[in-house]
Amino acid sequence: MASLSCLEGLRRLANVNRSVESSEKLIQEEGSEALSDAERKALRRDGWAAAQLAAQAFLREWMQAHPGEALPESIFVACQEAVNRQLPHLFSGREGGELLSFVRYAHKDLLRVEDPPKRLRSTADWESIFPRYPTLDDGYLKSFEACDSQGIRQALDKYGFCVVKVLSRQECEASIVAMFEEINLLRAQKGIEGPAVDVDDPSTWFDKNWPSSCKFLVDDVALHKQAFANRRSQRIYQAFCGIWREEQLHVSVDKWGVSRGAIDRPRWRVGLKPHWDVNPWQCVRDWDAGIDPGYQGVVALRDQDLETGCHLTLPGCTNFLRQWCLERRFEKVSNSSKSFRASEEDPILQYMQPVPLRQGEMVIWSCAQLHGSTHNLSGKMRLAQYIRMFPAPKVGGTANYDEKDNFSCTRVLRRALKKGQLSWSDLEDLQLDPLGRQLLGVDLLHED
Ligand SMILES: O=C(O)CCC(=O)C(=O)O
Ligand SMILES: [Fe+2]
Repeated sequence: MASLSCLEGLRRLANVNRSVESSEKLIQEEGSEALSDAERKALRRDGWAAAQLAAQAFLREWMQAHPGEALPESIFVACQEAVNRQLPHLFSGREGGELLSFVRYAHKDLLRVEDPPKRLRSTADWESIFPRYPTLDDGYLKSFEACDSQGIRQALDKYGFCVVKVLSRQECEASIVAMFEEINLLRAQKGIEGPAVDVDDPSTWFDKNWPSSCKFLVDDVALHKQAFANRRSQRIYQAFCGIWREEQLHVSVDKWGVSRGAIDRPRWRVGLKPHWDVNPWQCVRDWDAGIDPGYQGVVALRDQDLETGCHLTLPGCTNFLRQWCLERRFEKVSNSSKSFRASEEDPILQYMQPVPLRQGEMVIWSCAQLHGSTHNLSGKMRLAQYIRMFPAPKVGGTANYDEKDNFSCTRVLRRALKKGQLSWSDLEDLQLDPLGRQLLGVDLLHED
């Protein structure tokens, strides 16, 4: 519901006052011998409902006068006092703390059904909230060397994301060969007949020729040796060490990213609508608990641009997210850590920026970024690998990213070993050095 019109607000307040008055009168009679237990209980329940409406009317009025502001503690206290004055019998004998938590509950309940008023902003205001990440003359974005920790951190602080040079051309080409080796091996295991899927031959890209029926074409995480080699990339590690200011990191074991050139097949357009992988309210809860919500990353195995489809983000979103929450009602998902898709009417969508990447570059973004991807409108594939790193549990403080993250190395490897998708000898074949063992949490797997 949009914010209430003045008239509607007044009408509501009048109704509230009437119901508060009648509830208070009835509660005074609660002691009366004439009432049955059930009647007394119903009376109390109505009294609390009236108190809730009275508290919400008070809070709504304050919020309308202060759009986009967090409710200060003094307003909760003032609200509690006002309701207490209106319904002294309901509250008699109760602790102040109890009434204060009642008022907080009423506030939360209000935000479940009503959008709080939004602050009015000009285009110039929005543009300074969402500053454009620097673009170069060739249309690609400014990218950092993996060792430039300061540059990477400053870009993350300002824009919520950054582009880093991570893989060589050879590593990317070897990754593409590996990706299609793995895809074709899965086809063979599933008994799929037809030509091998060829990255450059659109006649082999038809739906039934893939080992997965999902629109993103791969069901499972990438388990090819080259996928693991990329997860141990020195440059990716260096970039994340700088971001976290920590060397004891774990890596995600996530998927390849494939999207087909959809120039002749609109059905193959699989760009993702703007969303947060972890909903905004959970990010704010993490910050309040002193926890960094973490980062996600995509490595481009070939050039990606608006033709092939590329990443899309809202520069500066991370810095705005707390304020965004103050100006939005609580959605159902806000009590979980699930993903959340932005409403198509949200004015912030207009400020999103595409992130074209050169082969071997990686975009790293904070989980607090609103992001998505653009459709592949070309005749070529968009090819990527999803990789992120986060502190290992022994240094993660109160945040256990191995548990929080569905694609953490220890969670995924345990599952893959159990399901027989991977064996201990496959892990040995990777010939991991001490850093590789640490990144993949291999010694923790042995503890099971
Ligand atoms: O591929 C991309 O650029 C974004 C992917 C993404 O947002 C996701 O998988 O949740
Ligand atoms: Fe996402």
